[in-house]
Formats: sequence, structure tokens, C-alpha cells
Amino acid sequence: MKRDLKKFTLLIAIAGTIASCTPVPEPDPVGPLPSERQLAWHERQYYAFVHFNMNTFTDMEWGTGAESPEQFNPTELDARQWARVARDAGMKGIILTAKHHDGFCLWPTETTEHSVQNSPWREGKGDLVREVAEACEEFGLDFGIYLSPWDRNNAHYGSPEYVKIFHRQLEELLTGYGPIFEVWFDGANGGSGYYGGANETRKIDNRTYYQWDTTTAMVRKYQPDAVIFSDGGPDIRWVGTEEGWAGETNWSIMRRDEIYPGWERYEELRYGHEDGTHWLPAEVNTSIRPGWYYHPREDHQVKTLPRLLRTWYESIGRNGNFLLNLPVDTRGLVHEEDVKQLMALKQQVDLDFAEDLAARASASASNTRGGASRFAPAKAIDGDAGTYWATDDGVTQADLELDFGQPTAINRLLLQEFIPLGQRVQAFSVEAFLEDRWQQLDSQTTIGYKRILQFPTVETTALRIRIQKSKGPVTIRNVEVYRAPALLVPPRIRRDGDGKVRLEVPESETAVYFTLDGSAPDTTKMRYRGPFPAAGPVTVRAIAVDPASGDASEAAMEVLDVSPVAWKVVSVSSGDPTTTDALMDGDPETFWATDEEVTSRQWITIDLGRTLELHGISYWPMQERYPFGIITRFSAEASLDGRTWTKAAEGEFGNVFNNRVQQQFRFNPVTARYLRVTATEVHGGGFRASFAELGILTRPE
Ligand code: FUL
Repeated sequence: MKRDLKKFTLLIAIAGTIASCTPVPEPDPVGPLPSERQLAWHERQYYAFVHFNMNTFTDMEWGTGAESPEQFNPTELDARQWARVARDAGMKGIILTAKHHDGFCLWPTETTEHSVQNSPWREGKGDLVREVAEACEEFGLDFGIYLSPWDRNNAHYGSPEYVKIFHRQLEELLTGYGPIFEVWFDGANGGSGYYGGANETRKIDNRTYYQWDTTTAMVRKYQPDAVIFSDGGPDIRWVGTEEGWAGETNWSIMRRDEIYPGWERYEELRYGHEDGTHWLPAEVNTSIRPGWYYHPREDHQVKTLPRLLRTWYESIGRNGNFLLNLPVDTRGLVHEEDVKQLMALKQQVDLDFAEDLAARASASASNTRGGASRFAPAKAIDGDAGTYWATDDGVTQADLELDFGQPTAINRLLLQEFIPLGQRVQAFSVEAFLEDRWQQLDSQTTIGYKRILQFPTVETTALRIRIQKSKGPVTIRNVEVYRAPALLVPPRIRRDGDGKVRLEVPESETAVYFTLDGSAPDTTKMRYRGPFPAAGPVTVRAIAVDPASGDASEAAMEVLDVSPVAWKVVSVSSGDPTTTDALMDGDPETFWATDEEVTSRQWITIDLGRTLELHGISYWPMQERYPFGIITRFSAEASLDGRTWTKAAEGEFGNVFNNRVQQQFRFNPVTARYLRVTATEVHGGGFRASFAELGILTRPE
């Protein structure tokens, strides 16, 4: 009996030793899972789209296909400049529009005459696909291609013959230019086109016509590492909007078999499918300008830092990759203004993520898989992409706590799941330890490859991430915590229709200081607390200040002339006289226009409410994407009684269509109570006139 007991104890001891030697196994995967090429794609995060092709020279977004290769003629093309800019901006690659819907090919293809071979550029010997591929290689960037399936130039479009041509074009691109990281197929197809002179509408079935299986097989054969993008992948999906954001809930998985290029339920692409059958992560594509292609009239509409930064957080910060389009200009260069904003974004992102405060914290968790150090919470803050914190089987709710040891100011949290084992988290919240208790900062759904949360700065000793719902045991690869500085951009100064001045900044945590006498604003000057009346004329200067650091933005300045609060529109040549407020509400985004069908010069007469000395007028052209009625020449008349008129000026707004910013025209001073402005010439011909804002200049220069 005693011997038996001894034996038993020994057996237990041996079993225990074996158990502690056997490594705790990793959690079972929660499918569907990403492929190797998809995993590599996730790491790329941020890269450039370049829309540069025939449309650049015809000033269009969708060429008809009737263009001539003669029209393609950049004067200073330098693909190395594109690559340098992309690299300096922190981007990982460039995807080039090798052929857009108009069918013009940027490489000397054997499939059509409609290519660079027949253009004056580099005397027909150029190959832009090669130049960009080589520039990418030189600057350490990946290279990708956009090849439009729709081809409005090709005579065979719509027949099986064209599909052979399309496949051959793809083959040329896949075999002639080194490694390709992404092949981009556009779902757009408007039907109508030139089609070799036929000028007709050709409908195809997006699901079957292009033989997607053959297309995919070809990419796999020649470029096995390349991911294929389209509405429905098969590797990478469109995010279902071109505005530059992904859903806050964003699954990298979808019921892929339901989707095809041109899918009508595209809005679902913004969020993914929680019950997805395939790994199909979202790529957020948007342009740095209103258009995909370069238009000189959009030079002043390059997205600025606050907008670009928001897109950055709403793409990369929401489990997507960010594909930012650069419309290379007619010279063949990335425009200076675009470069400026790209670098501002890079600088701000570097500032926001300068120091990972989680690296200083100690991590603990409510559950650790098998109690094993291999899955310890510390693995989530060790900076190693191959390790992760995991919970036991069956544990789908768990807390991860970061203890900073001392009060620490934070406002960003970056989370990453270990996606080789699938995307799991369905709901989580974040809490900070404030005033001796846990207080919730945010409550969200998915994490995926990467999720970044922004919240107002809190000073806390600890942070708790509460996973509330997960498809399986939790697997968190990475947690980072930051204290981003306030975003300091010059305030936007505007005076509304109510005559009050508003100073707007994108961040609520910044303070705004201003002056009204033209002097330089600083923190000893007036602090902005809300809209204030300003009859004008007045010079407003304003800065945004980060109260934490004392750092200030550059100063914004706006000269606001006499406020139009007391103005009345007396009469108009045509158009709705009850909506004329739009042209004096201080907001260039709204406009007033005369009737469309007019056959004579259009005018507007304003009662200024009192007699003033006029030194000129100001005019904001409309800011719409497709503007109309922009006044290029005008006459201004003045009157003291509204009956007898004298001509004050005849003038021109030079280049106003391409440069749609405020125009000012000065003339010899006249005394007037009434002002009439007549559009004597309108961009594009005709008589219809439009006004985003109309103002007067009462101060001598
Ligand atoms: C769209 C196209 O129609 C646009 O022209 C642009 O290429 C954009 C990226 O995709 O579907």
C-alpha cells in the first residue's frame, strides 16, 4: 500500500514535469485567414496613386477615347521627382495609371497604336511605365499598376477580341517591368465611348466579360507576390467611397463570392462582413485634390493638413491602407502645392507618434493563455510583430492593463491584433484611471490589423483595454500609447451673413488669439471665445496656440471690408431674387446664379445701405467641382440715388477660372450708395453669371 502511494506520487510528479515542458499551444485560428501576400500588403499602409495620362492634357476626368496620341506631351517629366516625393512623404510605393478608361497606354504596347509610341513625348521612344518602375526601384519603393478594363478607344471593346487585347496588355505589364506589388482593376464602366469611331454605348457584363479567372491566374503566374485590387478583390477590396475613410467597424473579411467589380451594394465595402468567408481587407483611395487628374483650376484646392490628417486616421487608423492620389501636372511633375501638403502630413504624423509611452509601462492581464510567458501581456508592448498576448480557449472577454507608474498625459491608443490567426475582436472599450476610478474613454467594435483611437488628452497612471466580445481567444500583437501635440494650423477667419467674425480651428484643445489692428497676435492679445461682430473695414490676424506647450501656428490674416449686413439686393437681371443672401454670407461654398437660359448680359444691383467711397470690388467665383457662370470681365456702375448711374470701372478677373480664389479689382474712388455689377464676359461663353461672394473695397490701397 505504501509502495503504491509512492508510485502514484512519482507518476504525478512525472506528469507535472511533462506538462510544464510541453509549450502551451497557440490558439486555433479563427478563419478566414490572410495569405502571405495579403499580410505583406497590410504592412505597406501608405502609398501613392498617380493619375497621369491623356486626361492630364485634355483637362478631363474621363476621356472619351477619341483623343489623339499627339496630345500627350509633358514638358518636364521626371518620374524620379515623383518617387523622391513619395519616399520623403513616408509612402511605400506608387501605383501608376498605365491605361485609364480612354485607352491611352503609357507604355509602347504591341496591342494598339493608341500609346506613347505615337506621341511627341520623347519622340515616340518613351516608356513611362518603365521610367516609373525604375524610379521606384531607385528610391526603394514598390511599384504597382492600374489597368482600366473599360477602354473607350478600342474598336473591339465589347467583343471577345478586346478581352484578348486586355489580357495581352496585362501580360506585357506583368512581364516587362520587374516586380509588381499590386494590380488595380477599376469597377467603373459608363458604357459610352469612341470605340474606334463607332461613338456608341456598349454594355458588358462586369461579372463575366473580362474573364476574371483568367486575369487572376495570369497575375498569379507572373507576379505571385502581387495583390489584386477590385471591388471584390480577390485580395484587396475597394472601401466603397472615394472620400477617404473606412467604417469605424471594419472587418478585413467579406462574403467575397457576392461581390464583383461594379457591385451595387458597394456601401457594405466600408464595413466588411462580420461573417465573411474570405480575407479581403480595405484600401482607402482618395485624391489630394478634388479630381483624380490634374486641373489647373484646382491648384488652390489641394487638401490641407487637417483634412489629410483626418483621412490618415480614418484609413490607417481604421484597419485600412491609405492610397493617396497625386495628380501629376502637365509638366509631368508633382505640383509644388501638393508636395507642401504631403510633407506637412508626414511631419505631423511623425509628431503624433514620436514616443511610444506604452514602452515605459508594465502590462498585466485578467487572463494569460496557460499562464505561459510566451502569451504574456508584456508581449503586446515588446515591439515584436511575431509575439502577442493571448487568452485561454473559451476566454473571449479579457482586460489588458498598462501601468505607467506615474501620471502620464495621453491622447492616442494604437492596437493591433495578431492577424495571421484571424480577425477576432467584435467589441472593446478603453478606460483611464482618473480620480481613483476607471473612467471610459471610448467604446468601439473592430480592431484588425491596426486601429488607432484619438481622445482628448487625459493624465492618467493607467490604461485598461477591455475586450468585451471576440470570436475566439484574444490575440493582441501590439499596443502603443501616445501623447500627440495639438494640431496647429492657422485659424480660418470668416465673417458670416450675420456680420459676426468666426475664427475656426480643427482642434478643440487649441486656444485662438487675435488682433483687429493689424498687429501680430500672441497670447497677450485677445483670446477668441466665440463669434464677434465686426462692421469693418478691419484687418483680422489670428493664431492657434497649444496651451500645453505654448507652441503657436503661423498667423492667418484676412482683411474684412464693410460688412454687408445692411445691404439689400434691389434688382437682378434674372434668377431667384430671394436667395441672393448666398453671395454675401461670407461663405464661398454657397453661391447665387442667374437663370440658365439667358440671352443678354446679366447684372445685379445692390443698395449698400449708406453712402460709401468705393475703391474697388471683390468677387469670389463659385467653388463647385464643375463650376459655371464664372465672370471673367465685368463692368461696375455707381449711383447715389439708384436712378442716375456712372460707370466706375470695366475690368477683368484674369485666370479666375483656373485660380478660383477671391479676386479684387481696384478703380478710381467713386461715392456711391448703390452698386451695379454686370457680367460682360463669362468663362466658357454664354451669359449665365454666378457669384459665390460679391464685396466692396472701401479702403485705399
Ligand atoms: C474610378 C475611376 O472612374 C476614376 O477615374 C479614378 O480612376 C478612380 C480611382 O476610380 O472608379
